Amino acid sequence: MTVNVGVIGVGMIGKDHIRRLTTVLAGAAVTAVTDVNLDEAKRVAGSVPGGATAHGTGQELIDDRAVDAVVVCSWGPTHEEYVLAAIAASKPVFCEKPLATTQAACRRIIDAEVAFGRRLVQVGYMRRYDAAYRALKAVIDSGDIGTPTMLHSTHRNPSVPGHYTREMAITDTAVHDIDVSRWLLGDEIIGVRVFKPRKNSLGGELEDPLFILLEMAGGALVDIETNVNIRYGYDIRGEVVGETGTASLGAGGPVTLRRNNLVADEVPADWRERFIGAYDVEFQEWIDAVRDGGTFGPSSWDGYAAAVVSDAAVEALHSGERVAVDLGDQPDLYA
Ligand code: NAD
Ligand code: NAI
Ligand code: ISE
Repeated sequence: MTVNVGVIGVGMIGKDHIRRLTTVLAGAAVTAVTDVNLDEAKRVAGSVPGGATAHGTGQELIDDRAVDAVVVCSWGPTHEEYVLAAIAASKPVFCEKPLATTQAACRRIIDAEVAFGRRLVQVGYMRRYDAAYRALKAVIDSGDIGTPTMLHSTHRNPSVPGHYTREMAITDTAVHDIDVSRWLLGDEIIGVRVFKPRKNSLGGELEDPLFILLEMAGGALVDIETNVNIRYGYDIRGEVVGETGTASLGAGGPVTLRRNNLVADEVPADWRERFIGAYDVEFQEWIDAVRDGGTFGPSSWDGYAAAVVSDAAVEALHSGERVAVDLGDQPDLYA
């Protein structure tokens, strides 16, 4: 059976996911698209292999009988509305991160999914599907470096678009590091502080870079560097320090160049290049789960946890104080 997918939001990542769903992966077709920019939706619909319907609204797309499952790739503030509408229509929904931009909105999604009684939502935390992150987690879980005491997480973007605001360094960028910290360490975050180093003058009004400190319930500390105007490339690093050893994500691409007394590794241009394999695995597993009724990946609870921590980090950014994090009770659906 082919899973017929409708894509809401055909910007950068929407187009990239349509490409992988239609030309890379097995078992899916894109039958419908929509965007607030309807002209762009029509243009993209015309270029989809096999053709797709361009709908005027997200609700129309979700109601389309030719859509079995929904992918939400519009801007963060629009996610809640579409995820709730997909749950109301009993359709599986893959939502790009963040699940929603506030913890209250994520709670409304959890409440709707719990009332439905079965998981329908997966959030786009693709680092969990990346080969290097999976290898790093396997080392931690093996016990080979002892109990983790610290995680250093570096998240550098060469530049960001004009609509990127001060808080987005946390709500749009560091959310990946927040999610991957919970996943790698198998632990919850209980407190957060945010420090503001000297500003990068290339960032204009942005508070960039940021240094974010997470306290894990088990006592480990995580430091996150966000740096979104670093120009030289898209650089993602992670090092776990254990009691008896350390483990880091491998550096660079497939080739290391040595010439003119220099050693050079490739740095990816952007997230599409760095995580291309991770997005492919993420979507293939999602298509298979939709088709076979299998278990979905990162859940509404994971999206909610990231939102609670990012809300706390935004508060810590503004106040300069430590902010405590409390997730509250986890519904059985996500146990
Ligand atoms: P983008 O601005 O390129 O694309 C967003 C698209 O959504 C635009 O085409 C816009 O017209 C459309 N849109 C906005 N509001 C809409 C609405 N109400 N209904 C329908 N369409 C609407 O942004 P992007 O870089 O593609 O990011 C989109 C989402 O993907 C964001 O949530 C972002 O956080 C996420 N993202 C995730 C990753 C990742 O690594 N997982 C990387 C990039 C982006
Ligand atoms: P984008 O700005 O390129 O695309 C967003 C698209 O959504 C635009 O085409 C816009 O017109 C459309 N849109 C906005 N509001 C809409 C609405 N109400 N209904 C329908 N369409 C609407 O943004 P980009 O970079 O593609 O990001 C989109 C989402 O993907 C964001 O949530 C972002 O956080 C996430 N993202 C995730 C990445 C990842 O690594 N997982 C990487 C990049 C983005
Ligand atoms: C973007 O939305 C992403 O999700 C990328 O993975 C991240 O590196 C970037 O900072 C975000 O803006």
